[in-house]
Amino acid sequence: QYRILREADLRDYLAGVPAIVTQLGGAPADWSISEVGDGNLNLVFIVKGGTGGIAVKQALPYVRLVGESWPLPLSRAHYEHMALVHQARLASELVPAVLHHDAELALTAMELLEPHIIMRKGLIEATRYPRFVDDISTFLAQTLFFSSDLALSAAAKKQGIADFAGNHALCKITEDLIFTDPYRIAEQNRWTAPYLDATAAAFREDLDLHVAISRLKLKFMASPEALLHGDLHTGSIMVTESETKVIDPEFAFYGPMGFDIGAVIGNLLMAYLASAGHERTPGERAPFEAWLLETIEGVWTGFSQRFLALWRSEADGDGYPASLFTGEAGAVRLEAERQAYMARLFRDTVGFAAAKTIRRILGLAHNIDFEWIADEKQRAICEARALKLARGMMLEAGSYTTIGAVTYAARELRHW
Ligand code: SR1
Ligand code: MG
Repeated sequence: QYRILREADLRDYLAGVPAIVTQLGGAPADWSISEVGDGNLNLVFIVKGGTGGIAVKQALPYVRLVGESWPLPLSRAHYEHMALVHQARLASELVPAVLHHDAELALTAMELLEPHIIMRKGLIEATRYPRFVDDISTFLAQTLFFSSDLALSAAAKKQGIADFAGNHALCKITEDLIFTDPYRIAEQNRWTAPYLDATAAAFREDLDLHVAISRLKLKFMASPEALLHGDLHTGSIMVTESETKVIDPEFAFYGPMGFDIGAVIGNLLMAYLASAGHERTPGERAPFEAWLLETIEGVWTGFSQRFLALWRSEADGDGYPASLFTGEAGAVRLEAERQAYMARLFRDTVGFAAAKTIRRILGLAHNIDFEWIADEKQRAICEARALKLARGMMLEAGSYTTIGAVTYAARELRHW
């Protein structure tokens, strides 16, 4: 039966799970257990035994950030577990290994990622991650392609959609907090006042923007292209300089691919524009910032190359039947179609990256990239640059035809 676990209950519980006892080693009484969760929704425990460690995540029946007044279904742990299993099949090196799952307790025990840190924190420290581009573009290409109609039969794809359809409460959080609230008066919105008061008001009056965000919202709700991670920001990625692990897919559902890719790119753009606020001497972070822009370009380029390669060699789905594209002429038309698909996906990515940026500055849930800039005026300057970039990207997504155009616009705003 579900109960919220405290350290002592967790010890007793884990002591009854043979796989965990083996993983941890030593006597349960000697295990060290601490709750370390700093996310918005769940409890996270680190448990260390005589020979090994684990991370245990338990869903709370409410939003941790807000409290019991905002109930949230425990079933998200089930969807997260299913997504982790799916991702492990397609990109096993890039996700934590699951050691144990208990659906009733809404609890999952995973390998302890050590010495990995949350990527957002590393980026604030101006740390560069040489593996990141290859790893995240592999993760995106593998998980998105192989859950799409390009790789699956229509029946298998529809079964996948059905398997995740119950995760609608988590989708609703996204629908409200990303696609609606930042553009209207909502009790939980906040921003760096008073500096951004006028900008926040302008976003609430901007009908062009309201049309653009509503089109993106509809795409999010009504385009089940692939199984998404659903919350792929830099707080859902743990890194060392040689390893990347994607965590926390509790928002998983079948949605538009550009939402996941845009999440990565939007969060890297925020890291770039927040960087000035973490600078102690002018220019000290310039090499890091140059690396960030290259990384943003590499994520899209790496993803699109990998995705296209999969489409050319592994397409076995009902989406584009090979029997309709035979001969040389068929191959040429199909390749043109692939390029058009990628151009459309890039447009979606640009729009979703913009939406992800605006919500972190004007909505409920902010990120430490900006929040840790202690000088509020300096923070607001960085945030205003990001809002200007995001507004342009959302309204003119179609005019950003290359990722270089996005990084160029970001670079131009760095000193605005
Ligand atoms: C109330 S939950 C706020 C945010 O936290 C999660 O990480 C998601 O990004 C969600 O939108
Ligand atoms: Mg999360």
